[in-house]
Amino acid sequence: MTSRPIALVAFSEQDNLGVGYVASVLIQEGFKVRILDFRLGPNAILEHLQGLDPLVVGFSVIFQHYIDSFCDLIQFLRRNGVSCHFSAGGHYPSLRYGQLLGLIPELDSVVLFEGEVTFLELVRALAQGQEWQHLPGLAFRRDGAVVATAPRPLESDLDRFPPPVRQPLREFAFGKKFATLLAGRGCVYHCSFCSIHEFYSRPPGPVKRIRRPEMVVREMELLRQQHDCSIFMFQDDDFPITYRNGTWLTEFCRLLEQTGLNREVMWKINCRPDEVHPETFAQMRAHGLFLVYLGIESGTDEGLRLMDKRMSVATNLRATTYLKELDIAFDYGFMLFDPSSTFERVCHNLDFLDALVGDGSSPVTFCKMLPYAGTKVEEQLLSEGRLLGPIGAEDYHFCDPKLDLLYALMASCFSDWIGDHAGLLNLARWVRHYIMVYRHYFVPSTEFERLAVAARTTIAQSNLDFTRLARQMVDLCRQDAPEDSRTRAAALHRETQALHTGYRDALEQVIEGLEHLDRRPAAGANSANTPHD
Ligand code: B12
Ligand code: SF4
Repeated sequence: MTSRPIALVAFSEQDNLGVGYVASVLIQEGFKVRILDFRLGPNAILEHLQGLDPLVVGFSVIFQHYIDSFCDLIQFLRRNGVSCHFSAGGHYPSLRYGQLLGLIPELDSVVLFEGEVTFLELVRALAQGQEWQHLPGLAFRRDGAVVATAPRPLESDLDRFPPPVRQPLREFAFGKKFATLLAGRGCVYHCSFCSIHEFYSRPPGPVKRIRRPEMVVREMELLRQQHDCSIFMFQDDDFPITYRNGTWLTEFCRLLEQTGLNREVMWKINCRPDEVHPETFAQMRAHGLFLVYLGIESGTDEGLRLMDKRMSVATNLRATTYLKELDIAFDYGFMLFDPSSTFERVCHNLDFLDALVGDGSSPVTFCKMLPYAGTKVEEQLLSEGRLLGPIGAEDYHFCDPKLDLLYALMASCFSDWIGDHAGLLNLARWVRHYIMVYRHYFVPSTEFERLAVAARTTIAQSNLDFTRLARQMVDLCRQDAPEDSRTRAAALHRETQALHTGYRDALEQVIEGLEHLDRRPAAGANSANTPHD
């Protein structure tokens, strides 16, 4: 066995769980592993690799839009003498290995789909100087042509994998640390824009696998005991609320109670709006659920139908009404623009945003649907001859060219507001998270309640301003090139910037106020890690 370590380069804003699992399986087999954050940049990564002299470098390409940067990095590393085996894994590499190996000839292999076992076998073979080209679940070049071996079935029992390797836990709010984790993998739905179903349905085996509740709670307990973790962010695409007719969830909650975690921790899930029912969510709320990410995506029934969401506007609104009544915060995905957009639908979407978040329950967000590899949307755009852009930056024009103008105007006016890490959207999300955490762990004072109201009012007002400005942009772009369009666009840009700055300042003041509040532990909330006032 080699003593050379294995290096994994991964986008790690939070723990990259895919790479964390790949690493934990390698470590269990006796390999040394080092995870490097892709965001360190080429020079720092090169320096680390020169010090490590790894046997293999594995690149985790989980976002299609980073392919170009990965390509540059990999070529930079080779140019600078890193000569070991280079492999890659993730959604795009699995679904488009031919294109990836074509684009990055410096890659020696691609690990297809779930990577734990395939990568382990690849590393073992390389460590022992053996052939690896026969192993299932790999793609590579042979005599100039790209070949893929037989697909490797998905792991049917996810609890066979040891818990993922994690970076030291970071603070979420008020000294409370957070971790991300998974209760399962896969999703049985097939929304037109999402690559999840395709990724998990191509290899043999069940698309959706759920871990045993006792193993999930055990992982939470260990994170609590060993790493002082208070906030658990489940990253499942669709948390197993209805799995086995809800018995999974009942058992999960029972185990949280049995271990006392229900009083000590808070958790967040992702789910579909049609899974939000008052009784189930009241039970989850009582066991620490504080935040739900919903895939809402469109504000019209036609839009939802075209996305194959199998959802209605009424269901979306009902779900958020229940969450508001239960005081569970929600974030959501929303695609104001998609390949079938019309001005009329954009306007209906804006009306829907008013109904959804005009009360400040969550900040306004929007994006343009992008055609990810392996999705029905990509296939449709390709068949219509509308798919544009290089690998990793796939895009399209709308059928109505005036919508391209509208999207460009909105994208530029709201780029800081929606797209910037320090922008209003992100700040508003964090203010709400702060408020939820404070309310859970500390006794709310009058000043706290004042700040909570100030945050909600600011978010409500900014949401309504967003839709008002967006409607003015619609009116401007809908017309046939009015003479003063540049001047009006510039004025809208200035107004958006000014509002954005004002609302950001208001929310920053709320955060500052929250940070200076007394922190008297609430009865029943564990105060072991309460920071000093
Ligand atoms: C958590 C998460 C995030 C986190 C990032 C976490 C981090 N690493 O820092 C946050 C919230 C920051 C995030 C942001 C975004 N995300 Co996101 N995110 C996810 C999510 C929900 C879970 C990831 C996960 O833990 N998966 C579970 C693990 C076990 O699976 P895995 O990552 O696929 O890894 C396995 C294999 O792929 C393979 N593998 C992966 N890497 C490697 C590397 C090697 C060497 C090997 C051998 C194998 C291997 O083996 C792993 C283990 O089996 C996924 C959905 C999903 N199910 O993956 C979306 C997903 C990755 N996100 C997506 C998107 C679009 C985004 C955003 C662009 C959203 C937005 N509009 O802002 C942003 C981009 C962020 C940025 N800064 O650029 C898309 C990507 C689609 C695509 N084809 O590019 C996904 C697939 C969601 C979707 N439904 O489409 N995201
Ligand atoms: S968008 Fe959500 S529900 Fe739809 S296929 Fe993707 S993960 Fe499943």
